[in-house]
Amino acid sequence: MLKITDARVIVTCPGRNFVTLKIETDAGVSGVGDATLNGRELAVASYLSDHLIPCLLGRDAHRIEDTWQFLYRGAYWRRGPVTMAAIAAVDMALWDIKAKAAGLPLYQLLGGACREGLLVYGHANGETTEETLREAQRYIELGYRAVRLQSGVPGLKSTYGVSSDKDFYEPADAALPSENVWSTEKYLRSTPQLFAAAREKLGGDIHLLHDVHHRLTPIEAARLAKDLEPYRLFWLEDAVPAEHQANFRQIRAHSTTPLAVGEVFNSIWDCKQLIEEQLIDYIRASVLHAGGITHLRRIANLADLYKVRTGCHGATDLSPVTMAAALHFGISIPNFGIQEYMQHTAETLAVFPHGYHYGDGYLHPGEAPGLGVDIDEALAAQYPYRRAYLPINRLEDGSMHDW
Ligand code: GCO
Ligand code: MG
Repeated sequence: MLKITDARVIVTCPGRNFVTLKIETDAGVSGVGDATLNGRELAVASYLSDHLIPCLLGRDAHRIEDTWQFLYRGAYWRRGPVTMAAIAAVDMALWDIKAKAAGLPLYQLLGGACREGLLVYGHANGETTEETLREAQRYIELGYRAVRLQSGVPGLKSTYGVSSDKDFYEPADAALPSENVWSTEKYLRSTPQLFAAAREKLGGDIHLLHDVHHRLTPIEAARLAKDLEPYRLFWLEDAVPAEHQANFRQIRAHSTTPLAVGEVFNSIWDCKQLIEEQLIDYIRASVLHAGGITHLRRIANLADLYKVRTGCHGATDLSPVTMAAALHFGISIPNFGIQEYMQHTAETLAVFPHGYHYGDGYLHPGEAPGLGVDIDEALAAQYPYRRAYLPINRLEDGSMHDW
């Protein structure tokens, strides 16, 4: 028995907000978990402090599966991003504790390494095709074997994924939601041109990815996937919002462009039909928003049966704690596909000392016991929470659209 003696939530904003759970045990071993839900951070902080932590004190930290079941079934109100992010934070912290207590890096407890490193993709973006391709070239020079291309759309002032700071993309940029204007027609015209230019300039070897960010209808998405076929994408991401999983049948029926979805999913039930009908090729659910390692493992196991591989979300709003957990997880499963790698700022990395590292197109979880990441609480305290929202999107006539 390794008794949980204390647990606390740390909210910090070293350039962006993060919610971190720290669990302490009577053996002096502690663990960390990430509970960040972009734009709704304090809801998860309260869920943890007011509702979960009282149930954790005195429990055996070793009983990870039982604790997961206790928190999931015990809530009665199942699923949802707030609940599942909170459960995930507890789950990550308990796996961290168990591996530290064993004196092993976490991936060893999950079955050991299946590969030498985790293939990652970088987020190359620019206002124009030329700028985006220059950025892609920069990633290639850094050794990246995969890049996601996001470019400005002629005639639109701003769009998802394009940032003036090329190293650190941060969409939650205002104390109240900023407003973007969107035109599907303009986007559908310019995107195939971007990828035609990319193949011409970057050649056939580099993996190219693209994020639609949930903006199309099924038939529009089918058209885009078909138009992009000649450019052999690694994946087309979030082509439509996936609340209606059967929507993907329409895209599939028209194109062989590989499809990825799932960064906003929080349970295996969100992925079930997509995986069982083989409507997607990559499942993007994350350790953080899909209930921790314990639950993501179930999703990945189901996916493996249907030849669907993982491609975990790894944007800046998932803290280095989630990145570490994703790496230990990804290196140990047979059906790992690729890992998103958006760089955190130096301020964030200083608050979260970590052992994972990048080299030659791959990330490596490192050999430190546990997750190999911690939070510097004194430094974290210097960066108080600042309310920040993701933008919203309107069509040119003013109607609300998905961002
Ligand atoms: C990605 C994502 C992010 C999200 C962000 C929202 O693929 O990296 O789409 O950029 O917009 O994580 O909080
Ligand atoms: Mg995305």
